Amino acid sequence: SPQSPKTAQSGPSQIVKSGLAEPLVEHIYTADPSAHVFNDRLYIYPSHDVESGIPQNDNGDHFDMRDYHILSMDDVGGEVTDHGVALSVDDIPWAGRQLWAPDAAEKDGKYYLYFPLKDKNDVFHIGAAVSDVPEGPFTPEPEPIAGSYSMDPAVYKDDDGEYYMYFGGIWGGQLQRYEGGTYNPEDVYPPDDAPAVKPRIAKMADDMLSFAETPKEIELLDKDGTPILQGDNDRRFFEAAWVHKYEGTYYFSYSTGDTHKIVYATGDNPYGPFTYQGVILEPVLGWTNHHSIAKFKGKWYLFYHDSSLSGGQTHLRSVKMTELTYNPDGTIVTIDPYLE
Ligand code: FUB
Repeated sequence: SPQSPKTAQSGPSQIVKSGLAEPLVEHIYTADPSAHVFNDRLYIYPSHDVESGIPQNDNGDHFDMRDYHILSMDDVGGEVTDHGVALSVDDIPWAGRQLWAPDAAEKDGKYYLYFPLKDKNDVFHIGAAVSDVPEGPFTPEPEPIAGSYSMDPAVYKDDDGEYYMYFGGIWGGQLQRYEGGTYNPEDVYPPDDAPAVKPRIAKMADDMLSFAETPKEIELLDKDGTPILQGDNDRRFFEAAWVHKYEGTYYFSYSTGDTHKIVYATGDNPYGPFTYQGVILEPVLGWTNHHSIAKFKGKWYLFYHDSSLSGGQTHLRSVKMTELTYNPDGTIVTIDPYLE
């Protein structure tokens, strides 16, 4: 079970170890954990990794997931409940393949599951499904959210009751096909010395099933105010957007993909711009790195995954959690998942 991190010094910046966290569950493979506290209980909305035999490639075809299982617990370190199948690809009318990283939100006693899925033309969109309870099962809408594209939705509820969806991911996530505003089936990336492909945000409509606006690009800036560049693989956005608020500041965190880090940038409103700050989580075992951040019973936690349980198989991952620590200036203490 997760333990409190212990501090250690490594190089110029402070790093904490993860507490050598164990997988939260071991009877199935789980990944991409989106954590929320509903009714004083911690719910985790993960991907459900399976071996489907599809060979590994840069599009991520080997991430061939077919359903979701929601996990929950009353206490950190306590019993973790797997609530069974919450949504299956077989029940989604517009489904092609690949249920990737989901998220969830609650509004007025209803629960909404948001999920990326390729349609029958192999193009990613984001779907919504509804339930009366946080663990599902969820009933999917007949069509994807109008105007949605790419993958990795994360829905943030602001203090004023407005909800925002952050989304997007490059490479297999197809976000690079929307440069210029319209869909281009060719993968077009900016040159290395131009601003990087930007994550997207859209305010949710009152019904929580549609966007209230056309998705907007999010600016990620260096501390000198210049855009993070496409060639800056250590800091540019790849996938796995997540937003949380700490002491009035919005923290936009994401995966750098091919450099395998979870990093973060901060801003003063949900739309950004966000200014790059640093690394939250160093690379984990396995190619992907994907996380969420939530406060539970007065403490902040990082939820993440790695491939330790499967002996390093990138598409067979396990969800873990560990405490997250802030410095007095609001910066986040970097976590090394394997520091002894
Ligand atoms: O789990 C499938 C994909 O891998 C997710 O959508 C990405 O964020 C990466 O973790």
